[in-house]
Amino acid sequence: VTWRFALEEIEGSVQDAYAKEFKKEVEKASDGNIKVEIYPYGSLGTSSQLTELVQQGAVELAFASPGHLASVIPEVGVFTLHFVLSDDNDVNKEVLSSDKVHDLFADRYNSQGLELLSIVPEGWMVWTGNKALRTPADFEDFKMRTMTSPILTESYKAYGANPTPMPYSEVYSGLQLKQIDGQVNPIFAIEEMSFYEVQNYMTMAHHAQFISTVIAGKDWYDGLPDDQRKILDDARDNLVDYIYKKQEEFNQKRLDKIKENSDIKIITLTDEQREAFRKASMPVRDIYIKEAGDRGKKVLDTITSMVKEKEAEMEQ
Ligand code: 6CS
Repeated sequence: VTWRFALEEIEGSVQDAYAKEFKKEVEKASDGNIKVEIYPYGSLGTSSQLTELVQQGAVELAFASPGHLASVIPEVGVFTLHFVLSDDNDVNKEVLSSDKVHDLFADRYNSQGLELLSIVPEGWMVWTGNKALRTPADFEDFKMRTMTSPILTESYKAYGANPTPMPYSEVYSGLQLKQIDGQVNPIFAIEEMSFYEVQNYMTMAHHAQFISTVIAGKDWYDGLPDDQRKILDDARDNLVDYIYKKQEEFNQKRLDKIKENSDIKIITLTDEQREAFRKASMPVRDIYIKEAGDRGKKVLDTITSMVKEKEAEMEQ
């Protein structure tokens, strides 16, 4: 049998590293009886289209990032809110890979014909711009490209920006043609999509992690023979540590590459500067709860309290 795995990112990306390791594990565990075919971004469509292909059963597996997926599952919009996760990424890994967090979303994915397999952090989100972004005031009328779900645009409206949602594939030309002033993505993506070539500043605010999720078609997943489902679940579990380390390595190395290949200015916000953004971001939580309802409130409350708990544990 063949499992088709569609990516929202190009070859060489974090998602590609994930899919390649997944392929290796599955093909080995099945003695080659299962073949995994990887479709990097560009071959099948935009992120939202990939989710539709999984729903239709045209591909078995895909990445679906909340920044796009929240358009159909509002609850996952929690991962696009700012300052919800910990500054300590070890805490985030524990929280995101826990059964408790998985269970918060499992039935929401099911209701869309999807199976949530894994929640994958891909690194800190970094702002790039044609100007320096140090305070919310710097965002005044700034045309910030965001992923396509409406809740995400609220985060940048709260800073005074003029958010412009568009698919990933259009960002480079959008920046080049000055239809947008800036965009936000993890460092590895800023490098491999060449966004740094057409931007003057990078701002590290550590305001959010880029989070993606791995999905399968629910009917397909439910119909898998037990031995195949076990192979899939085992590979998924084994990849938690792998991808966590890989993304750190990718983001570090690509930052070095950006520095070598450009004279883009890199700004790291101070604690005081971050505080101004944290404050400005808080009302967006109410908008999220309005859109995602009681279930959304439960998701947000559970995740924020888990983050606090784990942070306290790790400090000991
Ligand atoms: O900005 C985006 O739309 C995309 N960014 C990354 C790093 N992965 C997938 C997502 O669609």
